[in-house]
Amino acid sequence: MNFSNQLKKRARSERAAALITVFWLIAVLSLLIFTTVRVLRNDVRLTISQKKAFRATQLAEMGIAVGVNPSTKEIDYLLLNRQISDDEHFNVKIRGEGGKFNINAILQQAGEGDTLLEDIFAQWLSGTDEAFAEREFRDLASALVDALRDWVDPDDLAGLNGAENEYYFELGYENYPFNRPFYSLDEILLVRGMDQVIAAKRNWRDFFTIYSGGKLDMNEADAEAIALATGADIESAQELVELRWGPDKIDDTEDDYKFNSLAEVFSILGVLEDPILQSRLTLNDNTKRIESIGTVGDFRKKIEIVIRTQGRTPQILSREEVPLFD
Ligand SMILES: [Ca+2]
Ligand SMILES: [Ca+2]
Repeated sequence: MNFSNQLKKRARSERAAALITVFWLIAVLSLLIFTTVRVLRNDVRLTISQKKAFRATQLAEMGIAVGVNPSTKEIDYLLLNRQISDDEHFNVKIRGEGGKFNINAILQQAGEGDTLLEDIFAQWLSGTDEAFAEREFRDLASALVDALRDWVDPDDLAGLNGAENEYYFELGYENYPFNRPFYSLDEILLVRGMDQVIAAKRNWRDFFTIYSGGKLDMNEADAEAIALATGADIESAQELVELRWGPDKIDDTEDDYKFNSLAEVFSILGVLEDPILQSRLTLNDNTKRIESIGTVGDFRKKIEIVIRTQGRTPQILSREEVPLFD
């Protein structure tokens, strides 16, 4: 009797153990299936986003192809903003690169006694909270320009308040300055004191280029740059920009106006003509920046190129894919 009870008890506990094992196996299998499905779903998602990103780049390239065509103009809205399908389109913007100050040209070609760069820096620095006198801003600005000149000139002779290898070497930079023109705006950050300009003017990059013909294009520059280049007040500079927009007051439309003479520009700005001002300005720089954004659903890619057109053949000066943040 005792023996048979013991046998029954043992059989029961074995069945229970088997049941637990089965449950455990089911749990493990479920987890495995769940994980596999998750991984597959992520794979599919990744593939879809890679496809969309690739397509967005293709669309941006299509926009660039339209933009570089010499017969395409800034005012060709329908050509430059095209819907390809329900959720695919590209948008292209053509801007004159001459609307920015060419830092290399100013440093290398500015006429004797032209203080354009000092004026720009002094004005930006005086907008900071630092409690300096006007004189000190000018000294600071002039030392900055000396350091920039030394950076691009081929020799190792430091200017009055400049900085050549001797200065940078002590800081541990053996190969500074580069003693050649800037190849990118980023290189400007390496020059002594430029951190002060950057702190004073966060969007300083919007004002400079290394690609334009060299002079500021009065048919492309914005009001702030026009005021800096000519000494005009910002209201007159804004008036000049709005005249360019034409009667509809919208930029890049059929009725836009282009200035044909600097005399006209000076008279609107209320500035006296003088040889130094004239040497800073132009009315027809042929360098263009083309920005193209390709969009697929919520995916966007931006490509920016800079071209200079001589005759019928555009020459590409720079090309970059610019990250987009929303
Ligand atoms: Ca030098
Ligand atoms: Ca217009």
